[in-house]
Amino acid sequence: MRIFPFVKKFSTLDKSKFMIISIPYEGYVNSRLGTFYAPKFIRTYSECIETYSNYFNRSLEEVDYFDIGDIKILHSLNNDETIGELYNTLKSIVVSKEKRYIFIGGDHSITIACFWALKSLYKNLIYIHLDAHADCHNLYCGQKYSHASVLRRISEENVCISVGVRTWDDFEKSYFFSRIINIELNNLDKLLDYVRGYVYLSVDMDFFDPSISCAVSNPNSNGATFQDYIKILNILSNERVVGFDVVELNPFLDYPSFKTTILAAEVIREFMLSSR
Ligand SMILES: [Mn+2]
Repeated sequence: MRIFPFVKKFSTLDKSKFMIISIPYEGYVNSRLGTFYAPKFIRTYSECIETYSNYFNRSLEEVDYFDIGDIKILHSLNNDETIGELYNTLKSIVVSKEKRYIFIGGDHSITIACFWALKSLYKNLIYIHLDAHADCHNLYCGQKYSHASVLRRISEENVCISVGVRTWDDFEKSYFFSRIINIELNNLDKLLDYVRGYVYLSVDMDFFDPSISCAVSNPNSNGATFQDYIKILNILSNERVVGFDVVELNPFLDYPSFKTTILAAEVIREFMLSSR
């Protein structure tokens, strides 16, 4: 197993504040296959970035974390069964309120299992969705637990806040605006009005503008800057974010610069350093 190599000092499971868990899973419906390989590439290319954050004036050398590597996925199952199995597996791993859990996908469907596993620890967990897409399909290609239904499934029973969504199908739009708190990129301070208690933060890499994050399955123009992301972390920067994921990176679309892959590593670094 490859661990996150950009930190030279590794902690023990007991001492660690963060547990990193990678989930190399890609549901069989996606426009361009490749998110399965994202955890491997993010770990490899994390060697290209530094340990220090200029935004939070801290170094990863100060942070205790433990990387448990890849979750084993049973690919013999269909998508909905796999997400169910993943949830069962994660529930046995996500057991401590002393830790923050970082999940590396995979496609966005993994978030459903990750969120619900953490929900078993935190009753009133709020979900924050950073994404270009509304992900509000009820069924997508017959699947209940799909990358296109993440926000729909979680919002059926939980408070959900979406930031930066800019594309949807007609029938998603009415559901989205009836059930989801929508924050636009030019009004990020509005987040402060809604965030209470414990939070799960999901970062779909297509949240960012394709000019800095093009290696995703479904890129959309007019997305977020890295500075927008830092601003969101600043707004959330306390003990509240107990679960976090990065999903939808497709490293096969990232050749030769691998700049989206490197951005994904930076996204994880800044989250770790923003969290006090
Ligand atoms: Mn998306």
